Amino acid sequence: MLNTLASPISSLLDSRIKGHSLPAGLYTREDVFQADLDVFFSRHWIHVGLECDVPEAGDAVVIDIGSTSLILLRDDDNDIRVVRNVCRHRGARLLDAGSSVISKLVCPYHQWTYDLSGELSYAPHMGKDFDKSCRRLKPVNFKSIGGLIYICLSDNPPEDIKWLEEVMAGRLAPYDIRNAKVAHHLDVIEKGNWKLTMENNRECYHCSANHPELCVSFVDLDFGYDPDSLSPEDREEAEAHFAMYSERTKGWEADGFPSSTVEQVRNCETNFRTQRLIIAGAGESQTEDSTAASQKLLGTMTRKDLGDTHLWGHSSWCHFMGDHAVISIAIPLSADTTLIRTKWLVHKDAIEGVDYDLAKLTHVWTETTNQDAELVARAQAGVQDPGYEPGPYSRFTEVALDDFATWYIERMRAHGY
Ligand code: 3BY
Ligand code: FES
Ligand code: FE
Repeated sequence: MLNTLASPISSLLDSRIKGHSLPAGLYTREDVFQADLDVFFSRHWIHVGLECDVPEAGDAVVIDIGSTSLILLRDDDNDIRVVRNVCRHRGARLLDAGSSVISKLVCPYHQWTYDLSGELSYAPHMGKDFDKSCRRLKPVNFKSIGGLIYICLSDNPPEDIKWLEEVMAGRLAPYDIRNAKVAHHLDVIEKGNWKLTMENNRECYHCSANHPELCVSFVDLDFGYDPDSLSPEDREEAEAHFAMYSERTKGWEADGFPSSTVEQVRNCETNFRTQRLIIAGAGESQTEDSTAASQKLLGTMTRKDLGDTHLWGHSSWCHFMGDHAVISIAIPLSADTTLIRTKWLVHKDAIEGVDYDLAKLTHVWTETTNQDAELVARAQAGVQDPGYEPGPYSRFTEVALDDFATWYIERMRAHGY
């Protein structure tokens, strides 16, 4: 929705009121969307996939972000590679969207052929003096953090991803996500700007009224509450929950499982937060009855009672539990649509119907994802309305949104907007 009378992006950034949601144009305008792609999806590290998306040599998957297309693949030495999906002859796309199994990358146009290492191995009719070695596929900066693939399209990637690497290496090790199996994959297109998606994900203010399935296992107290809004009984219950939460966290820490909250959300380039959350009820997993969906636990896990290691980035969120993990990645498609790609991971040897029931595994987050898509569409419709004006975030339940909006403005400014 291009507003032809638009003010410069910098005026929109200036007009943001602290503690309030963003001015409408930042959620709706095409020029802002292009700036967002440039700043948040090209110059920052983004979580785009998993090592286990490409478990075997020759597996490849295409990842499209704006006009950029990448290939995540596993080469003949079993190493992960990320290359541009752009032929070095006249630029044609090499692979179509989705997954493939390949022994070489052959361009459909004139059949230039690349090894899985990206090296150009065959380019007929180019003359004796043609140097194939300068025409390898362009590699992309990437990191595997415990099996989660982060890429950065900039030649100067932010260095403060080191803290994320350091913190998550130990926390993710027992889940062995590198060698997990993708048991299910769900793509949902939300009719909303990616920032509304992320704002929605950073609060659980909306949970009790909208996520009956998630609320069975999700303890949302960690997302804050206003004690004065609660009756004395509810307040007592909330305090008891907090006491139980901190006891359990101490217990996990004492057993050698890092659980405390670590976040980098202000004055930083790489935005993330992790903590080990309590699972309510039976305490095992985010399922309908909060018991494990897979009897074969992830990686080297031997306990089902280690809660939910939660990780947020600026465009993804993950839950790692004893029996399975749920990984959700947001990819902006336009100013008002965002692809949410969700994957459910289990132990690589877990067998459907024997070790896990697919419906039980996927029910809660399928429902939650669809419910969130409706909420985000509702929010987008509202911010596009001339009647919208930025509203106040709750200082109890929406502090993380204020941090996100503030970080957003700071990063835009840091990149010259
Ligand atoms: O699961 C999440 O990542 C977020 C956090 C709180 C609510 N929501 C579903
Ligand atoms: Fe790929 Fe010509 S564009 S071989
Ligand atoms: Fe939600």
